[in-house]
Amino acid sequence: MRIDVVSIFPEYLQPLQLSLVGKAIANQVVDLGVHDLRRWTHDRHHTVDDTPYGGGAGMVMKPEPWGECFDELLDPEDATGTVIVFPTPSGERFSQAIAHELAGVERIIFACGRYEGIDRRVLDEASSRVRVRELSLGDYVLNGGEVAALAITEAVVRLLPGVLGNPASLQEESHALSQGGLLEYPVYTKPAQWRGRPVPDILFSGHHGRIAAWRRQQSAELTAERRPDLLQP
Ligand code: 6GU
Repeated sequence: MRIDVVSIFPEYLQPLQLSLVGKAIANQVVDLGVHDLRRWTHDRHHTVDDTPYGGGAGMVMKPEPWGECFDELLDPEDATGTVIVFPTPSGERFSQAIAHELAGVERIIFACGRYEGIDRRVLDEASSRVRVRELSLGDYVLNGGEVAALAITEAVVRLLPGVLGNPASLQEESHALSQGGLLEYPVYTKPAQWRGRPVPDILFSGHHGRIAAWRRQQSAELTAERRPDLLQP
């Protein structure tokens, strides 16, 4: 999979060189390009923003640098497998289901906005050329899309074949579709007693059926308590 990230803070994406995503890059499962949006400016101050038409607080990202950036990054012959992701708090909520969808595409380009957002025409024009998704991490406000690009990249790359040491762990974790979209049950390891706290007896029973039932029950209770929205039909 090819992943490009465009940002005015390319250093923000350094963590992608670490850990699991870093290994996926080293193993050529992922081909990563990080680009400074200012490369596509032509004025002395490398201006990427301007005041909003209609007034209001803050600055808006100018369309021209983004337009030239996509002209260069997009291959007009072969854009069918490309999705441009615009991280924004007004986007559709990112989810495990969307992570699975994105894991199936050839190429993702993250267009990280800052300030009050990107001129709407950039998204409209991009939509006429490739698939576009506006995605949000949740209901809170960050200063820009970089943290979302990091989070979404990690969620997607770990789904790619050959990236996880133990693919079975994909099946067991919170929000895995095979868990029925429930939260993961609590887990324990040695020692059996720690600071006066025992591990639940059931886990020593050796009875796989009863252990599975206990875990399902724990998942259901935890989900009802913390995320009742996940239980709605
Ligand atoms: Cl994707 N971007 C920004 N700026 N803030 C956010 C977000 C994204 N998701 C939640 N808050």
